[in-house]
Order: sequence, then structure tokens, then C-alpha cells
Amino acid sequence: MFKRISALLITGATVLAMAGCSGGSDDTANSGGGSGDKKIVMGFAQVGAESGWRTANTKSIQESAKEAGITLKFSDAQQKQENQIKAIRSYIQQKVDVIAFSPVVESGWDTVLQEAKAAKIPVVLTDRAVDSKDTSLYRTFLGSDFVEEGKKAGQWLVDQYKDSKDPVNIVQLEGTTGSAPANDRKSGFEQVISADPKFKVIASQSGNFTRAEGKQVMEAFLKSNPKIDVLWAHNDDMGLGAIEAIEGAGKVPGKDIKIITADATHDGMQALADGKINFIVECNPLMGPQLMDLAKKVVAGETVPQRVVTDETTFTQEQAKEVLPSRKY
Ligand code: GYE
Repeated sequence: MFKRISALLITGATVLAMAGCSGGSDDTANSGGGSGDKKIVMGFAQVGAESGWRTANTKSIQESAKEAGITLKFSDAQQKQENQIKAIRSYIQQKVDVIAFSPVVESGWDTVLQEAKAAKIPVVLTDRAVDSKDTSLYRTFLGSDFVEEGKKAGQWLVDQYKDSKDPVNIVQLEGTTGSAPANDRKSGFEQVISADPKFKVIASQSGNFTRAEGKQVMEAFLKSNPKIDVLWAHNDDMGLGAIEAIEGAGKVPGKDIKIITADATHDGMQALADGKINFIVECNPLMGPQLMDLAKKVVAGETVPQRVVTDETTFTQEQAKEVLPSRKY
């Protein structure tokens, strides 16, 4: 017993030291009294703090861990895969009961996932997927259907322009290169708009899911493309950054350039209600309670579904005005 505690303390110190160089970590550890019922320990490797969505997601995970009586070890990878891999390795060393993480990109996880499997620590993917062929490397994947989200964005556009024959020039702000939501939202959108050749994506570039980069890339789009009809931004934050760029160029967001985004965070919904965004595809970050539930089942050795899809909707400007006061993120 004492040996186990001191081993934990030592590895805990190593992790804190490591986290110091990789962007921070905090243990929301419950003191638990040191004996009695054994609390589940979860190591969670978060992507970063790049967007309003991510902030809400982190809060949901931290709060629901507390509510579920799960000890959470949390690290922020600052959008860098190598930091996430380091965090996962440290959770393996600490022999946590379950590892959960939201993979910043889809590829390159097989080695570390095999290490977790060899250590018999179950892994739950949350929010974003990996492209590993071997699905036994993780127990379940909880998150949205990003292809479906892209399709919803495309469908709104098709409906908007159904009576027009003129070309529609679209620019796209993509999420983090190589991430599941960027890959899938792009592909879902293209699948729908490609049915009609009047829709043309004239420029497409990553804004890394942040406001600052969304603004920067939109400024460049505006300089090199005199006629932009529509912006499809893979998240609200990039859309909000782009709005600043559009206003800076003397154009009216939502009118001169129609804007579609994904997430439906509070700031995004406010801009939608104000008429600066035209349509938002919801992506729900409040997956903490479901995650804790799955973690408990997985640790107890219960069977869980391989895939748990989050329920989501879409919002027009009118709908945003109605629901804004009751939104939780
Ligand atoms: O849309 C974006 C965030 O993975 C679904 O990541 C998530 C995305 C979300 O940075 O705002």
C-alpha cells in the first residue's frame, strides 16, 4: 500500500515536471481519505484551449469528473500531437485506470495506443477520431458525426441558392490540418455542393480553429478574391475572426458575404442573432457526463458500444434569437 502511494507520488512529480514544458497540467484530485472505496483515476489529454468550444468541453469534463467521483488528471497539449503523446505515456506510467483523449490529428497514434493496450489501460476517444486500422486499440469513441455536420452546412447553402443560376463563390476556413473535424466537415460539405457546378470553392485554407488565424486567412482571401459570396468556416471562432476581417475591408458580414459556421458556442450564436452569421451547425461540447459514464463501464469491464454519436441540430438567425438565453455554452 505504502509502496503504491510513493510510486504514484514519484510518477506524479515526473508528470508535473514534464507538463511544465508541454503546456500545463492540473490534477483535480479528490483527497478521498486515503482508503476505503477506490476512486477511478482518469488521465485526460486535451487538445488545447483553441476555441470557445474547447473551453466548454474542458469545463464539462472537469465538472462531471467531480460529480462522478472520478479523480481527473488533466493536461493541455497546446494543439501539439507530441505533447499529447507525452501526456498519454505519463498516464500509462502512473497506471491510471482509464485514459481518455481528444486526438488533435487523426494519424500517428498506433504506437502509443499499443503501449496503453500492453499496460491493460482502456482508452476512450472523445470528440475526435483516430485513423488506426486496429479498432481494438481503443474501447469506444464518443463524439459528433463531422461528415454529417459538413453536409448540413452544404444543404443550407444549396437551399439558399436553389432559384439562382449564377456562380456562387465560396471560401473555406478549414480547421486544424489533419484533424478529424477539418477532414470530415470539408468532405461532407463538398459531397453536397458538388451536385451543382455553380458552387465553386475558390479558396480553402486552415485557420487552425482559432479566431486570430481565422482573421488572418480571411484578410488574405479578401485581398486575392474580389468576389466572395459565401464563407464556410469549420468553427465559430474562425468565423468570428473572419467577421473582423470582412468589416475591416468595408463589407457587411451576413449580407455582402454569407457566413456558415459550426459549433453554436455562445459568441457564435450571438453573432448569428445579430445577423453577422447566417447559419450555424451545432456541435455539442458538453460530453463530460457521457464520458464519465462510459469510463465507469469500461473500468468495470462492461461492454460499451464502439461508437457513441452526440445529438445535434442546426440554427438559423431566428432560431438563435429564441434559444440564446437558454444556451449552456
Ligand atoms: O469544432 C472546434 C474545436 O473537435 C469538434 O475543435 C471539435 C472542434 C470544434 O477547436 O471549435
